[in-house]
Amino acid sequence: MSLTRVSRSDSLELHEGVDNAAFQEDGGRADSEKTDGQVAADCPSSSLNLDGAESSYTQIKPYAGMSKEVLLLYSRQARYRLPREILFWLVIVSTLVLLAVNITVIALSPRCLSWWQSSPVYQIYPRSFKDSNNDGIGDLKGIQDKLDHLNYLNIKAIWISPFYKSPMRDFGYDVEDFRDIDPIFGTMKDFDDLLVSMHDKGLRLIMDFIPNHSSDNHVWFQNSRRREEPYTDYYVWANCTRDKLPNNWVSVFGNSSWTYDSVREQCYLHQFLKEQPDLNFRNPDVRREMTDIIRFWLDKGVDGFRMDAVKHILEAPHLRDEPQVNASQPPEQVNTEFELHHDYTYTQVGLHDILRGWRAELDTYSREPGRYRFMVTESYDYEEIDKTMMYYSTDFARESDFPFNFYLMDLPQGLSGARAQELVGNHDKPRMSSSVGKEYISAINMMMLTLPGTPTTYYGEEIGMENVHIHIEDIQDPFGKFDPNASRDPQRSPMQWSSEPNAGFSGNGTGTWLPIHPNYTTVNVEAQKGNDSSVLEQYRRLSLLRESEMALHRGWMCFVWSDVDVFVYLREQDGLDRAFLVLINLGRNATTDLSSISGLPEHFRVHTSTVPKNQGRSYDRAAVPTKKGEGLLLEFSSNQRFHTSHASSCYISERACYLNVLDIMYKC
Ligand SMILES: [Ca+2]
Ligand SMILES: [Ca+2]
Repeated sequence: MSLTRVSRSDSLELHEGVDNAAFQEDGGRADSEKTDGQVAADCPSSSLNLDGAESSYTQIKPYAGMSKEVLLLYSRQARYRLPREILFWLVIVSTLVLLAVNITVIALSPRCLSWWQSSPVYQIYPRSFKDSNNDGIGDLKGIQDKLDHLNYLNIKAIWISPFYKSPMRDFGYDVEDFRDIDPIFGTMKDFDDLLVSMHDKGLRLIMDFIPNHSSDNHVWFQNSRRREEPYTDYYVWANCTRDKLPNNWVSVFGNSSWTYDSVREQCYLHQFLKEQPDLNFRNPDVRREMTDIIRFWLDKGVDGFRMDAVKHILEAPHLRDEPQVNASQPPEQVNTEFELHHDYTYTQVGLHDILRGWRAELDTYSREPGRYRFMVTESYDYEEIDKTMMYYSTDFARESDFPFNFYLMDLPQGLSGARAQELVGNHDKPRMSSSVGKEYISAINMMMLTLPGTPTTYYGEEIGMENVHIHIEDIQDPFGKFDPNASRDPQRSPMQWSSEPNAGFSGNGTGTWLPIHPNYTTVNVEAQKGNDSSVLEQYRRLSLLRESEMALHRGWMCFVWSDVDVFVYLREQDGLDRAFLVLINLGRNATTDLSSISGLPEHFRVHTSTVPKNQGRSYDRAAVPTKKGEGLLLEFSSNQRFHTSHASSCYISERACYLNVLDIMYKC
């Protein structure tokens, strides 16, 4: 190609008859390495001078389609080079700035609350929630029928107590098949349908997982007692005779934790009922089986597990006697768990490794966005709070999202990122309305919903259900049969839906599995719905408020005051002027003087009271009145944060500040 041909195609840019000898002579050779002098030498017929001297090319402008070699000559000119270099560095700098902004945003953003942190967890005892086939016992279809009730309460996570196939010696905590549903509760299809319905309604399902033991009806146990491999060591067996048991260990339900088996002619261990033999977690096959069962339900789509009675999982292999609490007590009289120090049967070394293994399994299913699989552990460690705290994840090892907090008020300090948890009732403990008093139930619900942790509500607490009286001869609970005073039947009575027969729980003409509380004609969902002053509506209002108010769902909790009548705490959020002071009256009518507490404003406005006529009132901090059993949520506005001057009284799970101008949260 010659410049002459080019000039014909673009006479506007190139003078007629001017030849580009340099182009013709250089062919495909790159010009970029040549100096200006070389260009001049190589192009005797031209005199292009990049230093600015006049030349025959002066009026030639670069244009699209001009060959690379010629363009390169122009490209060295400052007027082309400078903008190009400026653009180049602009791109580099902008990329680096964007990268830095991204890293900063990621580093400064607080973690979003996961589903198990953003709403109360609601516990359903399936025998007692709703009976769909009128046999007097609640079932899975019944639960499915009542999901709208949970949506109404703004609840997003449901823990359902066990519904595995079971001979029901301990109402489902004695599992005959970990992969099947008990016919009393329905079929596997009913379960699948329930799970689909729950997910459709934005509800998550937490299942009970019961690792410590199976039912003695389980095929593993039947094979184990016949020494059929690989099941021989699936349970904890020890040599013994009918008269001489292996050691002094006692069951949680009372009496020895050893039972002689005439088939195998050995004793097996059971930390609970003799129909609940302990699995041998020192056998890797057992650990593998239990992990497979977790996978089975995760594959089905369940959202998490409540790990039952975890401190009992391992025992010391040496099987030595445990020390007596009262050394002078005759050993043959020791028959309850409170009479021994459980050095060899509770919280043994290796327990947390097992739990962390299960957590790792859950985490492999948590990788998809929005599919976080949750784990809560149940361990009654009584006053040993350090043992409870061990179940929390650490920076180095992931374990439970939280252990159940059976202490309620003992919120330990200094565990960054750990989520607190509160509950006041479950299937094992008397209902609050009965143990504390029904006049306090709304205040207790307010406390649950305004403390910082994830509240867990046992079914019926949202309407203030009370313990039902069960005649001693009608006791169903195996624990109650051993000790009637410890029976758990009273807190397991059927849910009170309406004032219809059987409280709308069941259409069975011959009654329900446990009696309905006689107060069902007034204490029921239907009667309370729409009544602003009812326990139900107050629960719902606070559940919605907890979600909408940042100070309540992720802010600071500061202890302010307590006396025999009231418990007072403050909720505030860095970056927000609006804060809340909560007074829970668990005593008599009282007037609380908070003027000695620094950092509080002079006046508060009542945002919510469980005594409706107090709604909207204004109180002076020197005299805040509360009625017996009143829960009072006061709001105020202040630029000053209370926690900065009361650090030792304040707690936060994971600190984050709100920036009003940009409406964003950041770590601070
Ligand atoms: Ca039923
Ligand atoms: Ca065990």
